[in-house]
Amino acid sequence: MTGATEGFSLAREAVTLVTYLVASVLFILGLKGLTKADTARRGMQYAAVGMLLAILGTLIKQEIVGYGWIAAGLVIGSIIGWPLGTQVPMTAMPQRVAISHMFGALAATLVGVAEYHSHMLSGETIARPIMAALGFEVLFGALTVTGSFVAFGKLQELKWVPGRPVTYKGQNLVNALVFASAVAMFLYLIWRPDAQTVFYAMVAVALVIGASLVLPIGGGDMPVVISLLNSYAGLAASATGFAIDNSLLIIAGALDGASGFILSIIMSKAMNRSFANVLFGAFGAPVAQTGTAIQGEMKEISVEDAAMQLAYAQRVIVVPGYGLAVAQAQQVVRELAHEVERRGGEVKYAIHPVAGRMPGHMNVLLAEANIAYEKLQEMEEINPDFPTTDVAVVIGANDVVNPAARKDKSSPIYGMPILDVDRAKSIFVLKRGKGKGFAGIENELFFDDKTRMLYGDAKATLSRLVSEMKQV
Ligand code: TAP
Repeated sequence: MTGATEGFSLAREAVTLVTYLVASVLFILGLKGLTKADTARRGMQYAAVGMLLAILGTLIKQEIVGYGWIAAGLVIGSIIGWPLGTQVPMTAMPQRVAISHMFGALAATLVGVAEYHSHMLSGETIARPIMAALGFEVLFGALTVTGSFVAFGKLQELKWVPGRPVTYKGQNLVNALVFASAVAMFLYLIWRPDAQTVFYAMVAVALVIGASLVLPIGGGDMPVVISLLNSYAGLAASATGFAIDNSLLIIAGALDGASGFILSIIMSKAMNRSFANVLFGAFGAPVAQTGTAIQGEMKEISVEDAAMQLAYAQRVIVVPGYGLAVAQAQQVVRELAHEVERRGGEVKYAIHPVAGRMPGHMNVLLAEANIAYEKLQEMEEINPDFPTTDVAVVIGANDVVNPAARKDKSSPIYGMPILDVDRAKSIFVLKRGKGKGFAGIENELFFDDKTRMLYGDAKATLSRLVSEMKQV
């Protein structure tokens, strides 16, 4: 190498290092921004700029052998990514996230396999620490690929992936044995890195583990699983960083791994479940008719009467749930609140941590309608307010307001913290009919003497309520 070429390549290396450093800082700032609603958008922007820098820094790296494949990947990725980003509705976001993790993990796995294969082709021996990183990468990467795919299939209700938990006797033991065999192969590879058959067998077994880990888990627990798989994909990426000596991958993967793990723990807590119970409890299995049969009937109210009562209410709490997202009624909710407030009433929004189908689902929906963030109150904060609330308006929520979670030990949702809507002075429930919620169980709140049902699509009912209130 001549002096000039050497200087040039050193300069390129330095530029890459600096962009990696800045990108790492931006990723950390991005995560910090995401912890609060009012800084979340900025956080996303930091992270996006960080990612752009990371890509640019990598593109000028010396190891890049040709830009043709990269350009092809960019085109194919954009063709797949554009509709994923623009067309997928909010209600399908959990499965969209699952499929993105699948792609991320697939990339990590393929890098690992390619790295191993190229070492084997060149006849180079792989140092043991590198083999450990490579093995970890493909093990976690491959299990995340199939695990995420099964999670996607369950949530998307693909015909050949059952949404209910798939269980059989001794399943946890079989899964543990299969996992132990993968760990044994991993350890063997560290001792004998050139054992190619063992390497590829480990990849195959990891693919089986991913599917068998997720199959026994019910749809309701899928968000916890998805964020756990996110964490695995992050760990695989971090291991890739060690294997191919890329500091940015190590940092970004570790951030991803840690944040996914923390989110999984937070979500398990919100459902009052232990982590082990989510992973091995086969929650969401069809239960034999549980719970005490509910006596009484659901009483309807006319839109006119409901509008009248709301017009004179001083304290109103809106309780949004999955049905609000289905009906896309967030704008009309704001109009309804405006009508109450115009008459001197106060409106707050009760946010249950697992209302809807993804973490933060209700916050995102209401933010879309420009509802002030201070009016959104978390479950623990708002629950003491229900007894002094004139009207609680439940819009497409069901499981998150089901009192059975508090008192019926035989209920599949027993123990899940709920919004104390039944303690309000009166309750309106907006839903289309007698449909059950995600857990598939009856809700005694709807039979309560204080509850009145407003049947119909939430958006249509709310629009009629708003126009009635305008005339009161
Ligand atoms: P759900 O219990 O799923 O109830 C939604 C209700 O909305 C249904 O009873 C349905 O009744 C009604 N609905 C549907 N479309 C409607 C429309 N267009 N207009 C009016 N009502 C409509 O919802 P939730 O209370 O939000 O509870 C969430 C559940 O999902 C929990 O069990 C939770 O564990 C689970 N889950 C949560 C997540 C996360 S992280 N948020 C992810 C996956 C699962 P009708 O059919 O009678 O209209």
